[in-house]
Amino acid sequence: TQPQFAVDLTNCDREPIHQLGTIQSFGFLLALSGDWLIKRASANIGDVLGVAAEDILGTPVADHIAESTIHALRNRLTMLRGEDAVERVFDLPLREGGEPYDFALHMIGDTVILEGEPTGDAQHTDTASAIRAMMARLDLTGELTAFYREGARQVRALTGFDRVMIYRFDRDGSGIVVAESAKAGIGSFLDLRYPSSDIPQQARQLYLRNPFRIIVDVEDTPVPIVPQVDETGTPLDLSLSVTRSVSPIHIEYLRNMGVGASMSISIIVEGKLWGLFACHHYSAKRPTFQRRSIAELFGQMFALKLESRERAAMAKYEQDARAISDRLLAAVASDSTLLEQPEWLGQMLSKTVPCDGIAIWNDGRVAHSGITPPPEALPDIVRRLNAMAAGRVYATDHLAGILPRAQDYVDQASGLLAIPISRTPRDYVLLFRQERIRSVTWAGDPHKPAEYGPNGPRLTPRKSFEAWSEEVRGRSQPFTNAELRVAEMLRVSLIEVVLRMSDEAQEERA
Ligand code: BLA
Repeated sequence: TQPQFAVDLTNCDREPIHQLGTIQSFGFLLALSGDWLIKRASANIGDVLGVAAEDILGTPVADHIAESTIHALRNRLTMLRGEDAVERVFDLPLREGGEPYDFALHMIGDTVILEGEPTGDAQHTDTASAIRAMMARLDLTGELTAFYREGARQVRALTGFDRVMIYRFDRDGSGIVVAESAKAGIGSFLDLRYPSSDIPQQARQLYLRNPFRIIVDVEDTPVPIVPQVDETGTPLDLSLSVTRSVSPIHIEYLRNMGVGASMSISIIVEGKLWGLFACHHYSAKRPTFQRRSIAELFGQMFALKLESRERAAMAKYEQDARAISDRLLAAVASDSTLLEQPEWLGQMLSKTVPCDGIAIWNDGRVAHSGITPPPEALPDIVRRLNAMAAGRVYATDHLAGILPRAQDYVDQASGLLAIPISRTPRDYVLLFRQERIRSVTWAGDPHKPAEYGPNGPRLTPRKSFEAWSEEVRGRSQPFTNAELRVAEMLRVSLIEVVLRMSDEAQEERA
């Protein structure tokens, strides 16, 4: 037997969650050799096929499953294409004349993994028309927030989960609930933040390879796979399995939240994990495999639409920014004193790069508006900027990281975007952002459990939020790449204006 990995809060990013050696009891699993002999079986196989796991090993799978079904499965296996491919076959008898089952097939190396579960409510859904209807509803939405909300609504209507959220990752790996569809009376998680550690790295990697997972019942007793390790001492790789049991840490987290079943669908945009549809039910829940497959497909289509909407939004943002930059140039050209009016400049600039305050450093003079560090702190900031490469836009979401004294005014400014507007002397337009924690809403903990699991209250939304607050202390909302591009465009415009002004000043003197 292999040494058990003892998972706790300190090492859960190293837990081999794809090799836990157990499945959930709603289905069965068989690992087959190339010639379809049974190499491993889930311990519940006796309940399903009438032959105990120990006795079924080494026998042909065709001895146990209806011939027509074996035929269909073999055919389907030949259709597997590409890495991480999976095939599904719905509604076939497991035994001759017996109950219908849904099957999933994939390969791990040269091992065939066959999983099955009862078809259940046999109400047939036409996948193509279901997806078409769902996509049509998405296309009717305008703003991105409406698009997200409709996505959540559609997944809830399809699967019947009590709460369906769209959880979007930030650059630092933390996430925010950007949309929610929930049944009445269960509170809201909308806008809540969670730290990166709530979904560890290896889970994120796995969710890129396998975009769908369901935890049917957090009270379920996991079913071991027999044998646990093969002749080389290796546990079965369950990365692509439908029935994979999930990490006990995550089960504890869900229990602490009062959740009975959980399901999540990866939202993958440009090859990266953009976010998840995260779904909770307050009792056990198993939508049919067909419905789950539709939900998974919907997730993929949703991500494609999202990708094109995000591209369009980005293009519009940059186009609008360019228009503002042109207006700024034109206005200043006819009235150069505007450049010394921080209110005016702040109003123009914050339309493109949101900020809480602005300061203009011009030849040793300071003008400021909005929420900024105290004016006497500005020379300090400017000196720090002067020590950097000249003529470049600089941004940080953590001013105290480059200037420890900034700790003193962390309440006013944690983030800085500096746009140099002349060379000698070095003048700047400075945009400030407040500490981000101030802009985060926390709706309280709607699910206070009676008692916590063995790892204590850390695994709860409130503690999780506290952990996140700790991580982001002294940090502002980071400046995005798009904002930096826009700032660079503004820099070029502003420099042009400033040069023209100093030329004019020289001409006047001449
Ligand atoms: C997995 N954590 C997950 C998953 C989600 C979350 C959605 C995917 C599995 C699923 O579908 O349920 C987190 N769920 C959330 C969040 C919300 C939500 C943030 O609904 C917000 C509304 N979790 C912790 C800590 C650890 C941890 C501290 O909070 C480790 C120290 C571990 N989370 C953890 C692990 C998994 C996980 C190991 C992988 C589970 C698996 O797939 O096996």
